Amino acid sequence: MAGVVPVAKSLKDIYTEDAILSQGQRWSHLLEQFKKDYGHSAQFVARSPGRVNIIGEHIDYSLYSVLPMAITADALLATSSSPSTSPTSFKIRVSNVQSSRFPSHEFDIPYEEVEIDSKVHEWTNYFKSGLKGALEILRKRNGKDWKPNDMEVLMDGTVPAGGGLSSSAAFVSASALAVLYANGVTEVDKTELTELAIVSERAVGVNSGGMDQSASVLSMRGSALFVSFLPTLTAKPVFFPKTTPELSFVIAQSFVTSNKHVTGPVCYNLRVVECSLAAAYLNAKLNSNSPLPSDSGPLGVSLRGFHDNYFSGKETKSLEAQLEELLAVTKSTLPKEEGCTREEIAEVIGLTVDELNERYTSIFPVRASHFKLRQRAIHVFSEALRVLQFLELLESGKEVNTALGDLMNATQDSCRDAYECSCPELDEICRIAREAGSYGSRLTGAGWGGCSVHLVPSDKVEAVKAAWEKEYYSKLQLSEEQKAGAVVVSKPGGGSAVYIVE
Ligand code: NG1
Ligand code: MG
Repeated sequence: MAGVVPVAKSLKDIYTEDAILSQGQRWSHLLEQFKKDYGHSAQFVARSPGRVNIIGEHIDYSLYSVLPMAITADALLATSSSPSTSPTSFKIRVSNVQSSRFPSHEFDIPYEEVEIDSKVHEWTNYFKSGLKGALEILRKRNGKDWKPNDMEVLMDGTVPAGGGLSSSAAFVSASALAVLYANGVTEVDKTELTELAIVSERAVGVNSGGMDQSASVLSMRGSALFVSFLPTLTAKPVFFPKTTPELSFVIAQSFVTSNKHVTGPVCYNLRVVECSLAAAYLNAKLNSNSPLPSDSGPLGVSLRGFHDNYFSGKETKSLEAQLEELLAVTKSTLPKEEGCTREEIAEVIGLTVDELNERYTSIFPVRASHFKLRQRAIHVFSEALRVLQFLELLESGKEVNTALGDLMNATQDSCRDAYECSCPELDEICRIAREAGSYGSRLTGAGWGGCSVHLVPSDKVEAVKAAWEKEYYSKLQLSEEQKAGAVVVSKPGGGSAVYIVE
């Protein structure tokens, strides 16, 4: 279903009806500000949205399918470009409508190399990572003597940073799209853009999977997206049943900030390492004659790779039945609840501790003495199973709201207990929502704070909101802006697009 990134003729091609008025004002302001800042009009706007993940948490980097949807909040990059006049470098000017929070920068970039210092947390790093990835593609196409254009960019992002709605993927994929477009690629292949954005985002220092970028680029208005990573990246639209009362997706902030640059090394990247080590461990124990195949997981191996290796040559059975079996063998093969040390794992997988560190923990540093392989693998296999069950329910065409909600609730339990990526505030928000009528409530995105997502019958939305206000938000010291953004009811939105400024 992929094709090329659409060129929107009006905002109606981009947003759902209820969002057009407020977005129209925002776009006008962006284009006017561009003129003020740079003295001429923008040529085009590149747009990529944030996403909310409905189900399939922390399994994309183990290469299992996930089910996110795009939201209205997005990254807009108003852009103009012109041929560079310097023989050795090109110029990029990047500014942000929120200039006091995100100061403007001007970069003179040598033709050979875009440098990104991932240790310094700088907002323009996300632009640079999209730039770097796009330039690699452009160089491959145009030859190494080709020279990029100068660019002027004004960004307006409405996806809250660190909120679990994937502001980073929206920004990186919109940046890559802007760079491609500014350099003459008017037909941008969606799959190519997604893959580029996945790899580019890793340059900013997080070992991420591919869910966010897929949802941001490939989503289609009105449907969620079932994204698979193997054998290649594919996505298909998935529709929710039309029920009375209608179903609403309610997104609620916890206001616990999950800062990737803090949680990254201790939490997110550690989970990626734990899943990769679990794959290596299970493979060594259960497939001793067949080495773990390398694949597109962030560390080059994945639980899905182990999975396929384990069933290769065995009697065929459904993917659901395979996952059930893997859950059972994980429980008998990895009995240690308290986790394994590097020494224990190294011995099983046939490496020295130094080799293990070099292979698994050198690209993205992690701090841990014990790796909870058993719990992480159980989460991944059970969550992969829940995604398939969720999809099956949706495709049954029946009214299945409670069953969908039960699966989302089971995800939250698994994230809290087995994956340890929730936090007391997120658990509390989910409890309050369920008691007020939500079918299913869970954290969304990486967790450890950020956002939650709730499947709520539309006649219960007000009750859920009131319960949060009374039991949660009123106890925090929130600014007016935070109060306004705390809860959002979102419809599935469209993915990346380019809009040509007349
Ligand atoms: P967030 O934290 O929402 O950006 C992260 C990863 C995803 C996925 C989820 C957990 C990045 C850029 N994205 O999402 O790929 O693994 O956590 O399901 O790190
Ligand atoms: Mg992110």
